[in-house]
Amino acid sequence: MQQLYSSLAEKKKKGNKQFAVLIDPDKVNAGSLKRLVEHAVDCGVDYFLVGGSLVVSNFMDSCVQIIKRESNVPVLLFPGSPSQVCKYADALLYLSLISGRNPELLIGQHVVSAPAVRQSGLEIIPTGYMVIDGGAPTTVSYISNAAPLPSDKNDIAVCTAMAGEMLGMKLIYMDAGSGAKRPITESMIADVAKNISIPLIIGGGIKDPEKAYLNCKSGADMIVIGNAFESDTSLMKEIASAIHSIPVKA
Ligand code: 1GP
Repeated sequence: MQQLYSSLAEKKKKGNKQFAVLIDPDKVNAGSLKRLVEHAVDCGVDYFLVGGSLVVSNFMDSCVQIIKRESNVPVLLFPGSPSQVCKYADALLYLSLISGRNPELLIGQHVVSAPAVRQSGLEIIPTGYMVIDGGAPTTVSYISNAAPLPSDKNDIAVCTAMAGEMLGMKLIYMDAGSGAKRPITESMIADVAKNISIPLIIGGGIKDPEKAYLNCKSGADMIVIGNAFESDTSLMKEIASAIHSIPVKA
């Protein structure tokens, strides 16, 4: 049953903007994770994303279990590789890197991991993943071995997202990469949002409430922030409030 996806699609319909905190299992330990989750719940976070382009620690399963124990916030896996499939999460963003031309990340790794993914029992959400040039090489641009989509080529972004939707993707995730110098422009977000009807997730280099708000006003349905909170979580509340300040349709 596509419970989590149905609720995301419903929220999009109402213009109910969502705030997700991305947790990289390599960057936390049990203690710091507990504190982060507690704070995020206080701030009103809607989702946790867990994963990363490169996860080297063995902390994935425990990380998801701790989040589930400490909160009722849904956990979406955001895996950089098949080894990041974890049955304790609520759903898996089944990413296909549609902005790149690396067959391994378009379909190859999916074929190899299909039995394990099916067996996990997770809700699977097919996601068109688009890496947009964020002004400097990021881990995702290096690891994916695929050129990011140029940040000023809105038409390519629009056509890529449209193709993703027509291929059956249920979400589009546009990502400038973790810690990107230049987040995705509002103009690109607006152009893409106008041309698709599935929820649009935006992430990469967002660090302040103004940017999160403007992204949502331009058409983002969910804002993902990870890097900015690794050193300082003091703006989390304001960012959550900015995202949730956008009026919801009755
Ligand atoms: C990265 O979109 C996410 O894949 C979040 O980016 O870590 O820069 O917030 P940041």
